[in-house]
Amino acid sequence: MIQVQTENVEAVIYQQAKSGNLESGDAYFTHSEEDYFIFAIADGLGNGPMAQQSAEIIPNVLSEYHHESIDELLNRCNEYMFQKRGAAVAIVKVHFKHKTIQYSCVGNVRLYIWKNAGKMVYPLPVRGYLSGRRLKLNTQSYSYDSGDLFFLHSDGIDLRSPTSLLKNAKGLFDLYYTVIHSSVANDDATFIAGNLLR
Ligand SMILES: [Mn+2]
Repeated sequence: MIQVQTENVEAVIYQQAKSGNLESGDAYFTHSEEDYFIFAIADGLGNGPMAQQSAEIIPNVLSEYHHESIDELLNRCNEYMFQKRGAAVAIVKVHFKHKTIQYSCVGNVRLYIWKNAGKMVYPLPVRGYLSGRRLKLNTQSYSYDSGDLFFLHSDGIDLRSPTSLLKNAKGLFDLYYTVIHSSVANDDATFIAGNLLR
């Protein structure tokens, strides 16, 4: 378990490589600033080193350019995919001042937001992957309240019932262990689960 703790957000991260592989073809990124928190998961096509080569572009680009908009970041990552296999990617940016969550994805990395008020927000996936070809982006924005939960995962995590999972979670550690005991497929698997504290 990797943990992130700031005054605005707490998060736990899980990553596992497909059995038999030393390194995961998934990559993730988190970064916290005073006014925003940005996180992302990339799932490189294929597996092993080829997949990793595409996926690791995302944390490399985000660590340098996290202040840019999500569209700018996705376009920047996409440029680096030229002559690589490509990757499914989702980037999420939480803006504390305006209490909004911005999200964009290309391919099968899913986001769930459990609103404390008792409602689930789950943006529909956008088909495709970053491949260096021109992107058609569909960045969404949601408002949030203190105590709302988020869950971002690659397709190596197979959630049977995201709503009951998030609704019934007794905190982040409980959520973390429930998922790794019930939902990890034999694939590269990554998730970032977090609580928006204020
Ligand atoms: Mn995958």
